[in-house]
Amino acid sequence: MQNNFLHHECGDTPLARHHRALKIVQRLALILLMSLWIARQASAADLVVTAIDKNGSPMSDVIIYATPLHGPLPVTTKAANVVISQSGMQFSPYVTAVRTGTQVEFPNYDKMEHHVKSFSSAKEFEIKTYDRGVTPPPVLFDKAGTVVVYCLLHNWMRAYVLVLDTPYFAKSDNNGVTRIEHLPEGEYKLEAWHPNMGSIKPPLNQRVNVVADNPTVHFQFDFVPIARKTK
Ligand SMILES: [Cu+2]
Repeated sequence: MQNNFLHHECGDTPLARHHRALKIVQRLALILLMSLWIARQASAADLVVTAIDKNGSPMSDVIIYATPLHGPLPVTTKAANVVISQSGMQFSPYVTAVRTGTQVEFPNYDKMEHHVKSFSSAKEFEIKTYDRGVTPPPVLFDKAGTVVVYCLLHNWMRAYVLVLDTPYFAKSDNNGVTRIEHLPEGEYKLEAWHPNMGSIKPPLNQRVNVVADNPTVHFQFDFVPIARKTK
């Protein structure tokens, strides 16, 4: 009994209490640091970008893409297939951005046959004449660059695919507005590309520092876009 009593007393000396308190404080500090670190990792912002032409009119079909200046790009995850259909004797959509490694399907929803062909070095491919309702096997876009897609039967038909290594991209709407969502905070090279630039003209670019509450970023192109060719 006596021994037990003494032992108990020994384990509860002021020094032992001090040690226990210190351990609790250390643990709390560690939890606080970890939650701060997690919050920092998870903090992301939406970046809003506007695109206007030489005359100040809003530009649609502009691809805005952001590449981190520091650190690697996030790992590639298996992306869902992207669709560029043929309907109303046009490719739809006209302009598409995909990340490297994405597969694109070219279904034909028209009553007519189409013959899809690309001569671009980023992805040369051909899908020979195929009929309504047919979706040929998807095409893998495995190299960054600009791909121009033609129909060899209808010379006005054209689609553009911008293949990007970064996953942070979006396309401008009819008001020339683009929103890149959930962009992790940090510094980026932000680029703006329009199909009229093809693979010849370099995209416009500027540096942006993405923070929680970002001001809108503006791009002005030095040309007026050419209207899309129709039948
Ligand atoms: Cu066609």
